[in-house]
Amino acid sequence: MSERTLVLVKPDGVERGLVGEVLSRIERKGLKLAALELKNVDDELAGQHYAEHADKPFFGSLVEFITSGSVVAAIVEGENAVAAFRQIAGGTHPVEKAAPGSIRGDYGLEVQYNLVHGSDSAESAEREIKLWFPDR
Ligand code: DAT
Ligand code: MG
Repeated sequence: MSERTLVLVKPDGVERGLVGEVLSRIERKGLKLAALELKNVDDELAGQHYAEHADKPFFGSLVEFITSGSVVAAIVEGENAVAAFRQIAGGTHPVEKAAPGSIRGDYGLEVQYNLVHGSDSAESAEREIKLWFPDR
């Protein structure tokens, strides 16, 4: 079923010049870009985006990191878009979980600096899209 997912290229990916690489992999997979924007994230958006992690020990550094530089936000659309993007992103830890050939597996070393975000369900995607693209 065609669905939407929210993708972020986090500050490490933007800083390292990997935006084109990430977008290229999304396009080659057959997914479509439905919206694309370069954004500066404030503490409020960061906290809402990562609300499920508010009680985790790494929450503070997560918010600090995502607000530390520009982020590219995209609405990505297609058949099974949520799972499809998580497949090309790879597991959360770039070395312990992400397979070679995935974005995190190819470009990451540390869990905090894992380059991209992808919504974890269709419900999360719609919640996150409302935060990042209120008029979409
Ligand atoms: P994902 O981004 O794969 O959906 P998640 O939702 O569990 O992973 O966590 C959100 C982000 O938080 C993750 O991309 C990187 C960071 N993170 C997760 N686990 C962490 C940990 N143990 N230490 C530091 N940062 C962590
Ligand atoms: Mg997540």
